[in-house]
Amino acid sequence: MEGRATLSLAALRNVVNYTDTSVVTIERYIIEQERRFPDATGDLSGILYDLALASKIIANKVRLAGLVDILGGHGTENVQGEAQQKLDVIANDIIVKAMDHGGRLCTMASEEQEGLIPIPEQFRRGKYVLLFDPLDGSSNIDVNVPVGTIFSVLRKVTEGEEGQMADALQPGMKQVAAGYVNYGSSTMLVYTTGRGVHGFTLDPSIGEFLLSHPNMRIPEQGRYLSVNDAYEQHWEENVRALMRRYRGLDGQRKAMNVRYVGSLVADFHRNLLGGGLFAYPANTKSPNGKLRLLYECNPLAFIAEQAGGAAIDGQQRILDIQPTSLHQRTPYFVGSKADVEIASEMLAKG
Ligand code: AHM
Ligand code: MG
Repeated sequence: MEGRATLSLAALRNVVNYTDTSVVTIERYIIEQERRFPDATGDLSGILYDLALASKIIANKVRLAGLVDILGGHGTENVQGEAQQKLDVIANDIIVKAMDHGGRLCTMASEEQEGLIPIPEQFRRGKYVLLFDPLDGSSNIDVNVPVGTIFSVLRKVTEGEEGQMADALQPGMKQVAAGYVNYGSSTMLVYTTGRGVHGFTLDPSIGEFLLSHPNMRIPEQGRYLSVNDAYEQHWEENVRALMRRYRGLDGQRKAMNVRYVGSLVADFHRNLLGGGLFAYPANTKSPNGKLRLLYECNPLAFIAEQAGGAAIDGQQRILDIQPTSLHQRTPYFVGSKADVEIASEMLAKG
């Protein structure tokens, strides 16, 4: 809760009333960060700013999702006579279109698309790669539960202008930026470029993301355990023992509170603020768990580490894994350092 605590009541009042020009928009923040590096070309700043813009458009669509039945559902036509698309496909297109023409990216990849997404011929290519999950947890939209966008930025490593598979298949420790947007009761964008984690809340009345959570730190040990217990019957015995430990059932640890939204960004965000652990372990039916290394696990692992936390697959640090395919899955344990440490010890034994 450290980030929160640093926002004083007076600062909050300013955010609400805009009586003070010291209110920091995401654009101003990104530019000020960039000025610290005289050699910076501004490309990474541009990518972050374009992503913030795309997420504002997505936030707007998400907010209208409940009106789909009135305005026309999937497979029907909306009021403008256009065919309605699923929201995750819409979010995917919004990001691709916001990012493909800036001259900063050489390629993209999305959880929603099979292969690499090339930059259209008419646009310049740049030196960065963008990997993203446009609308994670989108099955929750129908019941009005938070969803999120997750992104990861890498630097091109191959020769030539065109982005190649090897540019996307880099270990997470090579990320130059990562972040997520939580479309919750308010919309928040949280990102890191490797110098701490910073959170911005969207003020819809002025359409700006404002710095609300500077320098976020995850508590060393946490309150919350987020895991889908329905898979318990398919877990290996060491995972069962680990979950008993977190619940305080083996007398070795104070019991954690169980909170599971089923929307990774929302679960991760709560645990980042309150401390704790999100787990999606392997099970006998899904030996690699469910979550995708490139679009979900790597970016959130980068943020967790930058906030003082950790992320492992059970055996090794997530950010050290060399990916072999775009959509590969991995077991995932992410959150407060001391809680991830327990997973590391107990799963190594098994
Ligand atoms: P998605 O990328 O298809 O939306 O799936 C990812 C989501 C995560 O947001 C969430 O943590 C997980 O799936 C929940 O899965 P489960 O229902 O198996 O617990
Ligand atoms: Mg997803």
